[in-house]
Amino acid sequence: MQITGAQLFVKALQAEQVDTLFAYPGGQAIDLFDALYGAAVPKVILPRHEQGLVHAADGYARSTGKTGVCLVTSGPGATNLVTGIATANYDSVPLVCFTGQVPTGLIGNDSFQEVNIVGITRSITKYAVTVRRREELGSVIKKAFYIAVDIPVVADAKSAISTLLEKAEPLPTGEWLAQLERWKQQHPLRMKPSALSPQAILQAVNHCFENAIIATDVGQNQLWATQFLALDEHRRLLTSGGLGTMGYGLPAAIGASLENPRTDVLVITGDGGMQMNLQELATAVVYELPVIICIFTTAVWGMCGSGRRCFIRDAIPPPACGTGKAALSPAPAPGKTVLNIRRISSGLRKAMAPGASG
Ligand SMILES: Cc1ncc(C[n+]2csc(CCOP(=O)(O)OP(=O)(O)O)c2C)c(N)n1
Ligand SMILES: [Mg+2]
Repeated sequence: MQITGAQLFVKALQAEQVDTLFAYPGGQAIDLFDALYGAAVPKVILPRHEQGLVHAADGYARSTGKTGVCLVTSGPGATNLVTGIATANYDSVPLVCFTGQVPTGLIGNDSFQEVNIVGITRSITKYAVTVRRREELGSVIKKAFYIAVDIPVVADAKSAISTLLEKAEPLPTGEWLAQLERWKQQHPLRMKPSALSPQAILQAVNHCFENAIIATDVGQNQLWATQFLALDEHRRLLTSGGLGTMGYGLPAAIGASLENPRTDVLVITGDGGMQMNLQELATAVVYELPVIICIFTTAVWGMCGSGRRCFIRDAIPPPACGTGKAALSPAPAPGKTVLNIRRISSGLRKAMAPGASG
């Protein structure tokens, strides 16, 4: 008996050694879910929203070097992936995303839950295709995985840089370095020793976490994190560098935590960004992922104000986003507010301890 397309799909994932599939159900993906139901591999992770799902697959990919794999339904399931696909594409993160589609004969008829997802994603993917014939499925999946990994995200920096250097011509950098030095003299990073400053908080993170994967959101919190975190092979950063996607941090940390159970996984986020994919707190709780979330509560979309002050030089205050407390209360996970510089390290240590509560 011929195997079904859905069974073929599962076999193809197994052949690609996909151990984890980030999936969200819907009408046009039901058969695939049925086929996955009995399979020991891949393990299916069910986030709470497709945007959270695709960022989780991205965090999984960035933290493991493997390809992140997503499955969602047609229409709204597919369009909810778009921001995450663009985020991953911009930062060269290998993802393979499957969406359902309406029955072949209905394609192009404005059918229920139909969108032209291939058209929508063409400019933010390396390869986007609608599979119309079962016989093509295996080779299309193989090609997708091949293309996804043709630029590896993880390389041995020593050998990669040596190879690049063989092809590079040195340019004069003296003037640029001198300019940087002048700027550092003119605008040194300052910190009041007694204040609960971003610098003090991030130095406490450096101090408390010897090994950590740190995902950021976007805003002032991201700039502070990249300025003040001491990053090396033990403290690794997951950040939306190209697209600058608010709401990336928490789901990316969830994806990373799944495959790095022995590493502390932190999110550095703002009170605005935290509210963007807040629903994923439930995913972290359900899968018992000990993700530590450090929310910089500024009560504003801070970056929007600082950008204006730096570049337009007007004095309009940044827009208020609330503290996020209303959204977090009652949160499904324990939390603690730190208001005093002396409490930062103990707050972080408490979050590290199993069964931490605030
Ligand atoms: C999805 C998305 N929407 C809007 C923006 C524009 N944006 C960049 S930073 C920012 C404010 C972030 O506020 P918050 O999370 O509180 O961080 P803060 O700057 O206060 O640290 C906004 C709205 C964005 N980067 N991404
Ligand atoms: Mg803020």
